[in-house]
Amino acid sequence: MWDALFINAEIATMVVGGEPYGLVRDGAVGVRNGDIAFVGAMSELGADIGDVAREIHDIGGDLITPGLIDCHTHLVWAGDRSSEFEARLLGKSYEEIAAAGGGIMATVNATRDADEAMLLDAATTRLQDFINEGVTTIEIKSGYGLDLETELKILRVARALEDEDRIRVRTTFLGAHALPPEFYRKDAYIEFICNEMLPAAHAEGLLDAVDGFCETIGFSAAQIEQVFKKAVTLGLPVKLHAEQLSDQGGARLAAKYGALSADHLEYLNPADASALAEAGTVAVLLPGAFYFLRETQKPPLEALRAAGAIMAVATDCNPGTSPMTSLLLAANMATTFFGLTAEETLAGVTRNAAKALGLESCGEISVGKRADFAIWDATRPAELVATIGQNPHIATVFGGEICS
Ligand code: DI6
Ligand code: FE
Repeated sequence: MWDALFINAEIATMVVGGEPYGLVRDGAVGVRNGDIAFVGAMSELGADIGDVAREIHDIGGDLITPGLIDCHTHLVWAGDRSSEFEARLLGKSYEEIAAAGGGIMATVNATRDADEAMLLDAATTRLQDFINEGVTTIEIKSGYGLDLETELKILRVARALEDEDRIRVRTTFLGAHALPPEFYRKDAYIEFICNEMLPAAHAEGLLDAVDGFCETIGFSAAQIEQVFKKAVTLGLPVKLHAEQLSDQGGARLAAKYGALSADHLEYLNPADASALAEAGTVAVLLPGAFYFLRETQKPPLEALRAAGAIMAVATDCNPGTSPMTSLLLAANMATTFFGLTAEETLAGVTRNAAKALGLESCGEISVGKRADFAIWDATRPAELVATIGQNPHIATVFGGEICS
């Protein structure tokens, strides 16, 4: 006996191998103990479905997909960066603004000044936008504290945003995001990260992964490698902001450490795509930052495809380079700006986004996975990425329970 059965649905299971999108037409999903216990065509069910499930929900021909997964956000911050947006409209570059003390440091200062309740409040409002679009798992990075107290504060807020009734949160330590003013030398700050901040955050149980910003305005590959080595000793998986504004060899470093993901990749050397593919490191594409910075250099999609790299798509939700809270918009942009197919894009916000977080339990609709799925006012999966600013979300099921 299943706890619930969702019937008469078009199901984009996102399972690889069969139809595009793993589509099951005129299908049903059965749920037991919060897990998927059945997925298949209605015709596979006996005549009397009342006997197999306690509750029956008729989806009326609408579309079911796995709950969406945003595998790259910086959701917790304070302050406002619209003056930088204005400055960039007048011709200043992102790097120039950062060098003048704006950029990431502007948000760091505001976030240090904010108390936990304020941060939680602001992040909760942003998170609601994601939940309203069927997101059931979200990654949240620290990196706007750059001192122990504030990094821990951000991570605690991120953990507090998890809600066992509706959203799973994965937290990532991004201490190596920018050089804080208390440190003159980047190497000294990297030492502080490795010896103090990272172990302390890990000891509090606040971390699922470790990230870095490998960039001229961030840290070199050699400096990031120190952080990765420490992460390895703590048993934490790594990921990396790589090749966003220039080629620093970050993707190669990520691959060398078997990183969960290498993110951005606009300036990835096409020859390095195979290293990502071989390491199983997910290439996370972030078209919101590309758009907002008015970048013209695109990730080498053909090389990533040819190498067989796994690709995901995320918002990079942050106040400086991608102030967006819509994963559906990021998905649309991944198709129009970067040339992903609709199917690659949907895989990128479900199955492959789960991989980028090291999650085995979600991202597709198959027996044994958590029963996290979204129900849409749509009949074809491509409808989710083919519109801009429309939200066809009807309801979300999280751990088998209808939660919105
Ligand atoms: N890359 C980004 O796009 C963000 N961080 C990063 O490492 C930008 C963060 C910011 O400008 O606040
Ligand atoms: Fe980012």
